[in-house]
Amino acid sequence: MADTDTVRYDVTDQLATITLDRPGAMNALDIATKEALRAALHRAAEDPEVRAVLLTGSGRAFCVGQDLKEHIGELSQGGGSALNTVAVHYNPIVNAIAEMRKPVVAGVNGVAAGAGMGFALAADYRVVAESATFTTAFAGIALTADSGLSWTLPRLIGAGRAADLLLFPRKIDAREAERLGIAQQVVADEELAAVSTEVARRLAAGPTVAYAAIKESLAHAAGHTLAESLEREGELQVRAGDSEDHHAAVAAFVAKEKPVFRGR
Ligand code: T3D
Repeated sequence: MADTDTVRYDVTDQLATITLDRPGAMNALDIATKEALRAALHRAAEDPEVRAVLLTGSGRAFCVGQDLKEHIGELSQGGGSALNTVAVHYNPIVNAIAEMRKPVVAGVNGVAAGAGMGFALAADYRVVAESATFTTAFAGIALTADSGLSWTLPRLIGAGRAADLLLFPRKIDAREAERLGIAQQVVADEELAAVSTEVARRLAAGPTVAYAAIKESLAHAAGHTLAESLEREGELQVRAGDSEDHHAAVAAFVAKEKPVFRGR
């Protein structure tokens, strides 16, 4: 997949940067954008040269979710095509982010609403611009949570707070997002691109096999008992321990050298 009219895709230093690029529409998700984003994420997942992904937006929004100006036309046509987009687009996009066997960083440059908030929360790490805001938005247009928010939001901020934000959608600012545990870092607007790229580059130069195992163990533990999680940790540690990076890093430690991770 190359750049499309609404999604840019760039690989530099083993980091794939995917930029939602409909600034005039606040990166609202029309069908073309959803399909291009899904393709870009699948491409990054499958490319062995890519070891981390940065998802960001251009202009003053990260992503305001479903394009409601397109949606109203789809609704008026009936036939369910407006409503099957969760299965056809949103779920594959969120699965691609969450199940990517490499870290995904969201560089939240502006407002993240509805599915846009869902995409940001599906990522492993959020660097958030000081002026950015989050809103679940769904109940405001008589919809329920999608794009994984029913799963990610309570896990990040607790069930009570998640219910509050879903039942009474309001804009939360970057500092509140940080206090709640949604944002891992808040930075000045003019530093967002540089800091989020630096975080993602650092991950792209890290132990990719171990990172994939960390993602998998966290997701597994969210739905399993301690005993089951211990068992899965053990299996995943065998995988990480078998990696070339683990062997090289232990040798580097013993030799008092800095490890170089090759992602294998
Ligand atoms: O079946 C299904 O489709 C299910 C799938 C659901 C997935 C979802 O994501 S549902 C949630 C959809 N998103 C929303 O409901 C958010 C709606 N937007 C807002 O609440 C606010 O616009 C924001 C909080 C995001 C931003 O507020 P603010 O004050 O910064 O900007 P604004 O003035 O409201 O909007 C600026 C422009 O962006 C405006 O257009 P205009 O008047 O300049 O031509 C506005 O209409 C447009 N815009 C904002 N959000 C959307 C949008 N256009 C299309 N779709 C949007 N989602």
